[in-house]
Amino acid sequence: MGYKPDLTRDDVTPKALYMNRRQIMASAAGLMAGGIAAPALAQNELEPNTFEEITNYNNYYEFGTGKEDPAKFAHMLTTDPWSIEVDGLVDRPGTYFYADLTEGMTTEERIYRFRCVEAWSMVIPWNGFELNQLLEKVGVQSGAKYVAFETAYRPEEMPGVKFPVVEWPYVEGLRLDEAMHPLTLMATGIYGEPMPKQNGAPIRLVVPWKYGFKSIKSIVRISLVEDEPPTTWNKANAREYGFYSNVNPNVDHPRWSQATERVIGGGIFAARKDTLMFNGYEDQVASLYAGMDLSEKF
Ligand SMILES: Nc1nc2c(c(=O)[nH]1)N[C@H]1C(S)=C(S)[C@@H](COP(=O)(O)O)O[C@H]1N2
Ligand SMILES: [Mo]
Repeated sequence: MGYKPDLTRDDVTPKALYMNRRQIMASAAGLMAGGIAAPALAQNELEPNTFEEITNYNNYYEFGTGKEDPAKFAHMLTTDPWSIEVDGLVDRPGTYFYADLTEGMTTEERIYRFRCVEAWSMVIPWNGFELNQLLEKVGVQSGAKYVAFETAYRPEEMPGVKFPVVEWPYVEGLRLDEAMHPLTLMATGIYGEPMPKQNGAPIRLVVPWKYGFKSIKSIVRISLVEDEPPTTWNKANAREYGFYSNVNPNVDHPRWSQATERVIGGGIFAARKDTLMFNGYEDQVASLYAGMDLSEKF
């Protein structure tokens, strides 16, 4: 198995032990099925944070800007029923109920590094399916070059949206090739359980080689568009947050270094750790950005 020593913790919970056994089985199954190397590698080398850590230290500004606000207030969000508007350059646009849109998707567990732009990180075992499956289901038309996402905006259920910290609703976007990449997940759960509300129930994006804010929560709209769509943090501060937001230790945030990260939940082993290019997914995604100046397209 060979865990990275810098991820080893003294507070391994029974749940984490159970996970480790499942990881061994998952990667063995992946090898037998000739599965893609990327997730199998990640699962072999990463030890996930505990469920408690993952669900009590969150960013979800619709419920407040404190790291503990989402755990306190996200229960107010009604996530059943849930529907997602799919529009723009697609063959089958419409309002899809969550169950209809996710029906037939190959759900699996993916253990990914997660790196927030605030220079902290976790390892999270997501359940979900590749976004490319959903895009195939709705039929992407040839003129589409980007995918735009939008979070629910519900003032009566989201106590944080009365503060204009960012413009609501929260929006994000990916280039179509980034959206089609097999590492890009529509996550529907954590640790094999349905997505906790503070983590973006019932369905949120996960793009492991980008800073956390690209992974938009509680999605209600997916639009296939021709032009680069607006994104919340770029609208809030274009100098600090670009469209791409790839994890890059060589390009600092204007106000702080991105070279290292603080591992959440490390206990007495909580050393800072070097941030990896593309958050460690360089082999899988670097080709998407060939020829681009990443200090300019940050
Ligand atoms: N709708 C919405 N999505 C969001 C955010 C948010 O405030 N609102 N915060 C982002 C940021 S900055 C991070 S770091 C991650 C945090 O995800 P987690 O709480 O599941 O770890 O969610 C991202 N998605
Ligand atoms: Mo973040």
